[in-house]
Amino acid sequence: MSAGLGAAEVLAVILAPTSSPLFSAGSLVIDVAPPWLKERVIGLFGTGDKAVIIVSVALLVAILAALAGLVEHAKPPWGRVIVAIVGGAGLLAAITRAGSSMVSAFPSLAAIGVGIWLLAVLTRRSEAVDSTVGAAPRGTARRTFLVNAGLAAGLGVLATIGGRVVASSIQAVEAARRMFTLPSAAVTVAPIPAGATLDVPGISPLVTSNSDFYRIDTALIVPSVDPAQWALRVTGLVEREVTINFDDLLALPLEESYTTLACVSNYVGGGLIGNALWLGYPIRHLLERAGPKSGADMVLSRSVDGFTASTPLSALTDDRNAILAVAMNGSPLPAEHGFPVRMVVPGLYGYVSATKWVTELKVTKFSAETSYWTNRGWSPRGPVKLSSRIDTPRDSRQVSPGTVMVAGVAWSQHVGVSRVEVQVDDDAWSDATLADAISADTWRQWSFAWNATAGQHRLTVRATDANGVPQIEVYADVVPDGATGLHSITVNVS
Ligand SMILES: Nc1nc2c(c(=O)[nH]1)N[C@H]1C(S)=C(S)[C@@H](COP(=O)(O)O)O[C@H]1N2
Ligand SMILES: [Mo]
Repeated sequence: MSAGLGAAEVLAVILAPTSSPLFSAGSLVIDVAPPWLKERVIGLFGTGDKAVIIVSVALLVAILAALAGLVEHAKPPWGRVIVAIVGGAGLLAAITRAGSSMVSAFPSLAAIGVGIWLLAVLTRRSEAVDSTVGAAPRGTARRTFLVNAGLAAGLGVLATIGGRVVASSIQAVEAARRMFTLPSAAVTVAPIPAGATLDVPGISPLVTSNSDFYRIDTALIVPSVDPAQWALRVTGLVEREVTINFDDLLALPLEESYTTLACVSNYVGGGLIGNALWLGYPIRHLLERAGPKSGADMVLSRSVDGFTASTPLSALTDDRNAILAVAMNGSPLPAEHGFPVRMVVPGLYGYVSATKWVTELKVTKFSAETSYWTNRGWSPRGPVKLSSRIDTPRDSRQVSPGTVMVAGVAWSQHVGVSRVEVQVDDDAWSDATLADAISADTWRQWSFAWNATAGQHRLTVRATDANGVPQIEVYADVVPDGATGLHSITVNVS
């Protein structure tokens, strides 16, 4: 069965990466898993969550394969029936994925075929050993069977891994081929003023590089979207449907903007946040063209892979930099960040705004429709909560007595941060030095020169937004609409 899976994975590479039964089953697991489990997995493994899911599904297949082998040996043809059922589950997962076609069924069918065939061959072999050797103890036969089955399973695993490696390299090659020259911006941002960055070792850079930018999505395989085939449709409650293709989009006056993107699953002090320079077209202009009808209050954006996000219509029609982005930090969007086009909306968590590989904007109502994460217990509204984080020193580190630079970032996208304070143990709060803001939509760096004395100390940070509202100190979990609570670390001074 493992060998069957290997064959399927190789076929999947040739046909369509998303038809891989392993990845389809993994994706299905992602979609049907209870939200608390997903939180746990993201919490435990961070962006390694996808590897965990794939390995788990593969392990499960291996166990079922072993079971099928034993059952087939004892009670044929029930082992083959197990293979068919498990393969059928993979088939079902593959053909029910968004964007699947008839082709999606082939790898799973191949897996079932190869699995059943191998099982039959292996059982026949061990039976042959049983009868020809005659005097040999039954153990030999079983051993032969096990050795052969092990070999087949090993081959299967190798084929699976090989398939994945080839798949990712094919994707990388394709992505490289697709690289296009970015059009120049009609509206550019001012260069970053010197006062906006603090020179403290260990602080988060003001602009996060693409390679360091967190990645969160439900896609086990990064969708590879051919920009020549890409189109975005504005549908739903509109006066007229609008469709634009990639060339249309690039010909429009594109605007640069810095926006800090954050994930609702970011726990206090966590790293699911990044700041980038985006290049894109304001969504409000596109919506203007379509003409939302009265009564509409939400835009349901949809990705090629079926993911959806529900964004308040007002956040896409007011004057903020809600854009259809085509570039991130000066290069075309990396595939895993939504190539060729994604949404970026300042002030809202990604799950209700930042649809990657976006292909449809459906103007609708909150009362009429829900989206991927709001279907799974997360709040329909997801404004980013005012937060702050200590980047340096790191928690539980040892530092020398004397002046220690404590530094980090604070954010309240689309509102702005006006003040950051630091508390040592239970002392009075002290003002930190704030770097200049480059926009209300981006995080601000802060630093605090701490006169560290020997012993163990607790450092805590809190921010105040541009309206004078302080950060919520009461701890709240990330579910359903983002964590609250202050980031605290412990350092040993000696
Ligand atoms: N197509 C698609 N877009 C998506 C998601 C997804 O699962 N699929 N996840 C959203 C979430 S929850 C977040 S936090 C941001 C993360 O964007 P990034 O991976 O570029 O950092 O993408 C959003 N856009
Ligand atoms: Mo997210």
